[in-house]
Amino acid sequence: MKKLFISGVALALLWSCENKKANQQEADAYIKEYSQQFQKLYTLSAEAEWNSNIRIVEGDSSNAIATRQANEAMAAFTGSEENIKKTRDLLEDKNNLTDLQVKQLEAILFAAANNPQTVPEVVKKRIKAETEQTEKLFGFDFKLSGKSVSTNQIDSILREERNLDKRQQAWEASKEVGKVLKSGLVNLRNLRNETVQALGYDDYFSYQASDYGMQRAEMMDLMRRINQELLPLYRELHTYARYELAKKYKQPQVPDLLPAHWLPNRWGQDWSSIVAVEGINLDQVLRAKGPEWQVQQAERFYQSLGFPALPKSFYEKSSLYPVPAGAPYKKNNHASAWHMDLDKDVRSLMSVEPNSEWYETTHHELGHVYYFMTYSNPEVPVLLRGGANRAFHEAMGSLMGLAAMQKPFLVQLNLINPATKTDEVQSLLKEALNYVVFIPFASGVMSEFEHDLYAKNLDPKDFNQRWWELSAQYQGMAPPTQRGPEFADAASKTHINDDPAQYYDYALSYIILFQLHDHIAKNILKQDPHATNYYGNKAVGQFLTSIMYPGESGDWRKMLKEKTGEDLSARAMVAYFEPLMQYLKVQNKGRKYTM
Ligand code: X8Z
Ligand code: ZN
Repeated sequence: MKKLFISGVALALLWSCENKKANQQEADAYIKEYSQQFQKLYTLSAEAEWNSNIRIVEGDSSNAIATRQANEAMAAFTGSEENIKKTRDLLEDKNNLTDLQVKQLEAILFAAANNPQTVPEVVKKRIKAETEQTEKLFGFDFKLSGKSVSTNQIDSILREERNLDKRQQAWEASKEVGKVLKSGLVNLRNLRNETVQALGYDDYFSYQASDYGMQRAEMMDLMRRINQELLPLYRELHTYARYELAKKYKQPQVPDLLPAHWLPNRWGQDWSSIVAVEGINLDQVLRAKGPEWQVQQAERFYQSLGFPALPKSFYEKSSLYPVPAGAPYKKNNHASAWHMDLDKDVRSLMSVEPNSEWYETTHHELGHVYYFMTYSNPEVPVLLRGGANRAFHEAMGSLMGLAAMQKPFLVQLNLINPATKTDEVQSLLKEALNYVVFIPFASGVMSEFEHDLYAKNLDPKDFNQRWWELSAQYQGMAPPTQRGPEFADAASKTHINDDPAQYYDYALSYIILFQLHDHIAKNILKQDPHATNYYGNKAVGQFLTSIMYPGESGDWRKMLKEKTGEDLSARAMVAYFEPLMQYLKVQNKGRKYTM
């Protein structure tokens, strides 16, 4: 007869295996039930938010009420004490769970911290305040010489007008909205901090940084490092712009700090339209094609890489173009992409006009949309349908925007004549005035301001002073006139109000973008990174898909290393612009540097 002999060790192993299985089953059952309810409530909230953002009617509160109700229901569920307790209990036994389960449970806790029902009144107040702030921001009637103007109109003045008085009027008009938003921002700052503090975070900035697995101070260190690495180039661009713009506006004096109203963007975050590259007049070509063409062209570009067509519902349900003149309502004037049901319903909200800025933005938004579509697959749980991190989500479309502007691509599309000779240094300068100039704004001004706002409880009477102090320090920029504490110029920036304490996502996304582009150009296309043509290349599509496919279910640092062979680093970005340094140094010879 056979004797069954089980040693003590084996018995313990067997028992622990059983234990593990039981734990995993319990976690699975809980996650499954949670996910179903989450997806349902998320969809209702997204639909209500969508309506609140595409149609803002003064005096009509029906959308606001519906949005508040949907968001309160979502908060009551995601922040419920039962869910927090159950998730924490399960996580106690982390070692007995799969990595994917741990990730999902952590996502549940992250969502809970924004809405803890241990402080239900605070959460309710915050939800109400957020809806009101959005309405004030996007319902705002910008006025120029007594007449209503859209932000698109203000932007086109800042790109094209040569009369400095008119520029100043347009710039000042764009900042008026900040005054109206200031008290709401103070209130929101306090409420956002209080909600996440109830679940143990120091402040709202720390909470958002934790999504990257980072501490607040680590994130700020990273931001400062990025700034330092790009500073030598930024100094050259800053000097160049001061002198060139003084010439352009016929000013005898070259100011030490760039006057904000001299720059072609409301926040001085993108100066690229200062430079015209001979032979490439994209604005002119795009104007002739019309707004719809830009969206369709961006879609064609993604399709050429092997991505599917956008679903029919995208075109039926999106809000892609500006509200018609004289319409009795307004809409959110900032571009965004929406994953309505965490599955197939994907949309974008834009105000596309036929110009190169919107051409780029259209590619950016479709990057989000294709990311949504790619990770909405059976292998990625609903709770992990996000970017490898938030910056990756921003990087995809910006990468495609960069690729869609390079000369070989434009030639293939017949947007420029192949015979035209173009000046490569001018092209690179134009790109630097977009991508490099953005870094001190994003990693410096915006991130430092939001850090101080949330983590240092910045005094409301110092909001504007701090904003311009940072702007002088990082961007080397000053307002046209002294602006007192009644203004809140920071609040004129959309994200300060409705995408709080996350702007470093964009700085990181540009760093990642250049890492990805460098890899694609050199290792997949075998082309010079300055002159690529991604169009029609299925291997590029497969590479991007392989990043998008797992959503948030892996570790972003591992993913970056695996895909590019590098850790997060500004190396690729700095190298890309290296040829410009020499040129700018020559141009700036004898000029006074003030940064
Ligand atoms: O906000 C955006 C996107 C939102 S999906 C259009 N961006 C930043 C900004 O406009 O400030 C893209 C780059 C910077
Ligand atoms: Zn984006």
